[in-house]
Amino acid sequence: MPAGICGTWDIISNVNFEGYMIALGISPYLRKIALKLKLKKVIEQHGDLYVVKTVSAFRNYTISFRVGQEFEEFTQGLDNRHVKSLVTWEGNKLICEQIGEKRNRGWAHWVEDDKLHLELYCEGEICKQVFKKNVAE
Ligand code: ECB
Repeated sequence: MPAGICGTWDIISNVNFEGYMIALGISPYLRKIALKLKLKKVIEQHGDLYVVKTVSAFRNYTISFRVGQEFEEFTQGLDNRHVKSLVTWEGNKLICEQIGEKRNRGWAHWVEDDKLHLELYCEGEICKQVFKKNVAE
């Protein structure tokens, strides 16, 4: 991962988060809460281990992985599913495939114009989130 991706990032846009959550089967009650959250990403690298934290006032969600090494992911506090996840590089994009009950599930991260981009996808729904670097942290 390029050094530029590490740090704390604040969300500035979030398109079709609702569609993504519906595809995951999230309840209307939780979707309403989630849509109001100001999400942050905190991305760290420790040797070849990457840690990606999604932080909010409601819940936090953390994964850690090595690129190219499949891992068991439990999406605790999200849709609470078990998936087999694999993160790889495709050009400048860090791609995660999440193999499990939901088809065509995963995400892609990349940095472009000093912004952190994220596409979250599930069964044809694509949520597009953009984050700006939090320079204070
Ligand atoms: C953890 C903050 C969001 C808590 C929302 C709570 C309830 C809604 C339940 C599920 C919504 C589905 C996803 C939440 C959106 C973002 C969380 C992490 C998405 C993700 O897979 O991020 C990847 C890529 O940055 C790293 O885990």
